[in-house]
Formats: sequence, structure tokens, C-alpha cells
Amino acid sequence: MNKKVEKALNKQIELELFSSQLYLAMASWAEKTGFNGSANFLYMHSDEERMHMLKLFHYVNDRGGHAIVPSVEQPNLEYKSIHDVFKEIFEHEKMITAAINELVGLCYEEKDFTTVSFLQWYVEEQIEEESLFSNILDKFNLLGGDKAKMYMFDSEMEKMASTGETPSE
Ligand code: OFO
Repeated sequence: MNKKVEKALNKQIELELFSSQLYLAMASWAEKTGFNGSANFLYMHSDEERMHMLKLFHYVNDRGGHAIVPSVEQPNLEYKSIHDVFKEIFEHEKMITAAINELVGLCYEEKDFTTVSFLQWYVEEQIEEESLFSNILDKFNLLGGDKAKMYMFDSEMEKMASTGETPSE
């Protein structure tokens, strides 16, 4: 496989693994802080990011490249509030969208149209993820910040986790 594309796909593998670690750290913080619904949602999302990573992993190896296991960067472990967790996720997902777009751009430059087509799944996934997290932030803003409303927000997150409401489903 084209070496530049292989390197860029391995960079994306690193980003997806970091996303999984980030959601795991956020889930742990939410769980210990008493936001169990949000924690369940975030644990589930962490698994989903690992699936995003593995999909790239198999693609690189199937095309004759070498998928590299990245070293693990420790994400932020402490958060000021559950609102900050979801605000940070939204910013993180926008950064991932930009990375995917850049990757697709590189594949066009290198005339690797097979990988362009493979990456289409990620392009669509990012549309769904940005919309999911933007909706969650809207929900938060509608409910406001007092304790009873925080409880309602967390129950909403529990509902989303139990119905498996995730972008790739
Ligand atoms: Fe959250 O979509 Fe992958 O990173």
C-alpha cells in the first residue's frame, strides 16, 4: 500500500485509540461522581471508538500494510463538571472530523481511491457523531444546571445508553 497513506492511516489508528481512552477516562470520572447514566453511555462509546480503531487496523493489514499499536497517551482524568465533559467531547469530535477530512484529501492526492471509498464510512460517522453530541449539549442547555435537572440529564443519558443510541447503529 502507498506508504504515505499507510502512515496517515496509522496516525488515525492512534487518534481512534486515544478517543477510546478519553471516553474511558470520562466514564470513570462520571461513575465516581455519581453520574451513572452518563458513565454507562461513555463506557459504551469508548468501546465504539475501539471498534473504529480496529476497523482501520484490519484495513491496513488487509491491504498489505502494517497496522501499528500506538503507545498510550494518558487522557485528562479530572473534569470540572458533566457539562465540561460533553463540551470537551464535542470539541474532540470536531478535531477528529478535521483529521478524517485531511486523510481523505491525502488519499485523493495520492490517487488511492480504494482508501477514499473505505474512509467514506468515517466521513458519515463523523456527521452522526457531531450531531449526536451537539444534541446532547442542547439537551443539557434546555435542562439547565441545578441538581434536579442534572439528575434528569443523567437519566436521559442512561436511556440513550440502554437503547444503544450511538451513531454507528
Ligand atoms: Fe468519535 O468517532 Fe471515532 O474517533
